[in-house]
Amino acid sequence: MEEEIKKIKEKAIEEISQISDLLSLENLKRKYLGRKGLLREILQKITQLPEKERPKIGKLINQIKTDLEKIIEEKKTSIYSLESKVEKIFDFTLPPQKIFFGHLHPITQVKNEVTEIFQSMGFEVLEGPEVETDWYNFEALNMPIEHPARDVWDTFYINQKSKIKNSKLLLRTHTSNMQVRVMEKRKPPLRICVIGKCFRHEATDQTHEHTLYQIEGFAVDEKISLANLIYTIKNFLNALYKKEIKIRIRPGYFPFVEPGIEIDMRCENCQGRGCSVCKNSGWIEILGAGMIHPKVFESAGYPKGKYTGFAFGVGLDRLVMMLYKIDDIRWLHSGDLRFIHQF
Ligand code: FA5
Repeated sequence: MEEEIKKIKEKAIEEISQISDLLSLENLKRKYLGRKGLLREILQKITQLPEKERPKIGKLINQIKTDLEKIIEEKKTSIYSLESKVEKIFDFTLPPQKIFFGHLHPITQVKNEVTEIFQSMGFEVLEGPEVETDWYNFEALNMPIEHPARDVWDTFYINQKSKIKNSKLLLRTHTSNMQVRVMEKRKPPLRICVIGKCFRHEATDQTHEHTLYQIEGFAVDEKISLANLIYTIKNFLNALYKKEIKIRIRPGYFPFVEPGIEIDMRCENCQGRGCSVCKNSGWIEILGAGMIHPKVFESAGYPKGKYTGFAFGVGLDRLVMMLYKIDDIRWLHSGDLRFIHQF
């Protein structure tokens, strides 16, 4: 039996010398030293030996076990150091990998510029909730339930009610939701700008998205006029595009202003000659605006007849389209890196 044990040791050492990876080494350890390993097997046979030989053989098996464990540990260390050397080998002849640096999305870039322009004109720039109550999005803006104008701003409803007036919750359709929110907390004079995301149940096309950004502006004081509104819009557009922008003013209906207007700018995509973006008209609608309706002041709790104010809501995505001559609004939210890397 002594001979047999020594042969096992020699064979194990021979096999260890040929191993070059950790997995094979682990398998070998199990084969010789494991619970069902060769040494354990031979240890069980020890009872077949005459009693006086047993201690000697038992000692030999233990000694071989200790030796093999040591050899296996040394082998493990040498495999580790070999692997880390291999990792350090660097092939300088390989072509470099191209690194792409991230940057701000064009909408965010323009949003930041718009913020600076309105701040320079004395407006305070705020954000507002995207999940809104029916009250602030519609009712407080003179659009009671069943008002036909609500159809234009159909949206996504949330199956839950708010604590505010037990009102239904929805995704806001415009940044006008912030008008009454701000007015009920503050007294005029107000010069407020709100920039943020809005949502609509919309069939998308080249100039319409279901998710869009708007810039709301409103000013409330004792003598605000329509002329102040038009001056503000013109100054804003000229500052953003760094040139004189041609605009066209049309009457427009919004229940929360009286009178209401809509403003188009000359299509920058075709310089007004006509293209698919402006539907060959040479003009693109960028905002709705007007003088704040007395019903809105009433919702905010302002005294009747004391204040006047203007309000406007601009489509930020359309401004971005005009700035960079983008022919389809859907590129902006596509997440397509081939598009994004161009800015
Ligand atoms: C409104 O949202 C009003 N809240 C604007 C307003 C504010 C009027 C204050 C009076 C006083 P309208 O739905 O027209 O109005 O949208 C305003 C602008 O947002 C549009 O002129 C357009 O530039 C942009 N817009 C509207 N719908 C979309 C859409 N689906 N995709 C992209 N831009 C849109």
